[in-house]
Amino acid sequence: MTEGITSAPELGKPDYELAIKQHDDYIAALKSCNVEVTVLESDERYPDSCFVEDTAVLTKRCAIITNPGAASRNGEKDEIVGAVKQFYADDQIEYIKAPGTLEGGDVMMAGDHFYVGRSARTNEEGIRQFISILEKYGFSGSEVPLEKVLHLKTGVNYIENNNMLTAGEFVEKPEFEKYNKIVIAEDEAYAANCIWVNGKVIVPWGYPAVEKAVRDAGYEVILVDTSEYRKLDGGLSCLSLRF
Ligand code: CIR
Repeated sequence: MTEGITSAPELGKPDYELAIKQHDDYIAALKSCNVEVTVLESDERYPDSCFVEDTAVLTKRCAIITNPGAASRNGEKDEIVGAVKQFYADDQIEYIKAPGTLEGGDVMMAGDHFYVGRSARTNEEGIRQFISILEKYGFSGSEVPLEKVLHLKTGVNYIENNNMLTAGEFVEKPEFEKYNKIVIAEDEAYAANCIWVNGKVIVPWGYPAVEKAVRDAGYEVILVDTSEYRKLDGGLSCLSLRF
């Protein structure tokens, strides 16, 4: 993972041992939310493959294997299929196909609706295919154009109960007007990437304003330090597929 893609080389290379410890802490946090965790083998061919979220979108009724837009990550999609097949029947597994590209970090689920970021990684054709698959299974989807961030969930995350964490370009987006927006200031924007798991919210360690805002919204908070993954533009949501 120390060779993963980054837009922020000034943060330095991840410390591998610390990253492993943080990953263990992350797994423990998920387990403390009463979920079963399947841990995949490491794959040295793909330094970004710890960010499993980008390779598939798992829903109540189907799994959608993505087609990652980052060339160095594209092969990761073939590796996730085996794991997904442990939980979904073959006829419940759908695929985004070239020239469509899509990464799971661009997909945010809010009930039966899925917001999809159009980014440098997720293109118009990928979104078209994705929405048509969603509709086949009784879900809906809509596109959200991105201006600055890597993925949609880099800056906006739904934590259920109509609460949405928003930072930067997502604070004013009309798409999210109907939600109770918890607005995150620029200096803690990284912590917009929190995850709701069975009623609790996992928040990255070191972002006190976000931690307080989430507690004030009524959630039990679990803190996990993801400093080494931040160096690769990754956060809490990227490190797992939750379904
Ligand atoms: C990448 O650039 O693809 C990785 N270094 C980070 C991916 C983060 N994933 C996510 O936001 N879902």
